[in-house]
Amino acid sequence: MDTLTRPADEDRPGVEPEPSDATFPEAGSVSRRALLRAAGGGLVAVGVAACAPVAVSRPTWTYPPGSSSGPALSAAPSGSAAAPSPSASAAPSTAAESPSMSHAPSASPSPSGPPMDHDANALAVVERFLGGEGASMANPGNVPLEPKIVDGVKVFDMTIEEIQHQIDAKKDPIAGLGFNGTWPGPRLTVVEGDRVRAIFKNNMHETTGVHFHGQRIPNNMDGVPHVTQDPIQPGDSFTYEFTAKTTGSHMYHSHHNATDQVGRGLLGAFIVEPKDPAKRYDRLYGATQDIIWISNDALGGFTINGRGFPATSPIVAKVGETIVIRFMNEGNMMHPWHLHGMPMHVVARDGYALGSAAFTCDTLGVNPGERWDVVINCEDPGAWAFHCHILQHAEGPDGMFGMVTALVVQEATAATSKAPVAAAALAAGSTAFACTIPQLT
Ligand SMILES: [Cu+2]
Repeated sequence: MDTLTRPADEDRPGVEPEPSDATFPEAGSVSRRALLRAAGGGLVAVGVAACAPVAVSRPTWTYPPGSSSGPALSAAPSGSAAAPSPSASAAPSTAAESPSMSHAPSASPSPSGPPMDHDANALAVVERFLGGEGASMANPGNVPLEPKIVDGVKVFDMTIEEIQHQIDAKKDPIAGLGFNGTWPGPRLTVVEGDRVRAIFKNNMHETTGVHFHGQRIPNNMDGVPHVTQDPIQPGDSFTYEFTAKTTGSHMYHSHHNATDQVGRGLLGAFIVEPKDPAKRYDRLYGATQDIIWISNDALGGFTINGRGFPATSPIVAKVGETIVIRFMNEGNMMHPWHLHGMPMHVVARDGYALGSAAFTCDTLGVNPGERWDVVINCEDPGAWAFHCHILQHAEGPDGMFGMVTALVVQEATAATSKAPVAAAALAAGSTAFACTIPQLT
């Protein structure tokens, strides 16, 4: 069985072919070759298209369910980690569209239609990924926001907006919410000891409050309406001011009607770099990319940084490069992130360095609210699938979807400019997905 997980050993000098472990089936040989070409920087998307066996006449995994339900998010179920969608009780859904367990394996085709063409559908979505769909999407999230400096205070001017947000290029926009118009909101980075002033203007038609998740701050800055503050009324602003004490990977998100508001996109990354530069990941580990990876599993289905495969952004690195990924879970269920090919070195949890408790793994479960920082030494060239290993969150009858991307490790000499995956990431100044992507020349 073919697999996305492994470079073609016969194509790698000095590498003995090994038996396939086939942990990620169904992408088909054509897409596998395409990924490998992308990884090697050789051939281009034309080659992929030429291999496409059939036209796919129907869309894959459309969203939202139904046509007139809108966000319909007020009737949130409670107490069930297995009910990810706040709209689950209010909006109709179909087996292919719900972010719930609807992608459970089935022994037989849908009774309502003809048997599906697995390979054609799976290939079609991989081709979209290779073509750089993620980089083509408007309004990427996680874009770093530079603060204004006012009397030594780092000031972030934020808005809270109702937005139209696309999970991928073929889905209709959904009624999302955004900080400064994006889902996730801007990446806010400060340094330990900084005085921070974040001014949130509520442009929505509903009240809200913003919590800096993981920070040790004065109680009245904690952002919990009716507990530490009044709700921020539509049209009003609230200023959160505190000294950044807790270093590492943190988040900011709505703490009001949160199943709905966070589920619709009111989430973002708040990074506090250690005051000592020697403790930052670039110095500590030699990391050249510092990647935010916020997952969610509500209104938009299973998403990474507000997009679902094939509109997720690939991570592109060179052989020998070291990267950091900061996993953040803003959803309602645990997601075990699995990287093919190389291990992850887990160095921090919830912003706190693990020190001697650091460990190595290839599958890392990230619970709701948690942040885990991992270091990856990109040693083996290839296009390595990187996905949630709850398979219902990653692959179904129409191929891969949702919580899937790839770590593309290119030979140092690869002509990356012709590789569609690399092009996708580079064009991704949109990228959003990565805070910094070095120029691959
Ligand atoms: Cu998952």
